[in-house]
Amino acid sequence: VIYQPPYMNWASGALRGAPLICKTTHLGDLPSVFANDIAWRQSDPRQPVYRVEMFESPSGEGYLYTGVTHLHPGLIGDEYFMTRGHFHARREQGEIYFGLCGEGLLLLQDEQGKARLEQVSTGSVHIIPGFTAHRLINTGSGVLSALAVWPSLAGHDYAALAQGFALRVVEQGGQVQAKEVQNG
Ligand code: PAN
Ligand code: ZN
Repeated sequence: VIYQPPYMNWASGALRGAPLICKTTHLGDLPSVFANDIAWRQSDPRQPVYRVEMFESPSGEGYLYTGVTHLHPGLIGDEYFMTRGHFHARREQGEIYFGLCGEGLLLLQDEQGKARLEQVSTGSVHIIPGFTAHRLINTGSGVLSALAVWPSLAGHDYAALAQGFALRVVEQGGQVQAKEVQNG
């Protein structure tokens, strides 16, 4: 007997063949995430920024979650659309991201506040070590989709980065520009 596993369309990140959990995050869900608060307030709070689809999975020691993030293109002021970003609640737990389609950046930041960027594109593999916060940024004109696999017990800690990351990625004269945040 051969069991038919669930599958993913590698070009689009669409998941099929097993129950999914889906969550859409809208602009209105992201207060104080973007630097330009006036531009954020003037934006449509119902506009979707990203959707996460993951396979339903048991959780607990040893179980892994598999999910795809679809991040829309867009700007708030001059800052590209991005995910909220987080440390794992269990800080030592890592994660792997795989670029599927679109163009963007993965912003990584350690507990000392040192940030770095990795280019995300089709086929890119991103090994996120433990103790490292992570955020996806869409610098392209289409949807940025990335597959993620992480330990179910990692959990999310959003509060630790409530003051923001040490780098902001903006569009300046049609170019992608990373800016260090002074008060970060
Ligand atoms: C991803 C993220 C997903 C959404 O599945 O949760 O990209 O980003 P935020 O959780 O920061 O809103 C992941 O890193 N899981 O651990
Ligand atoms: Zn994570």
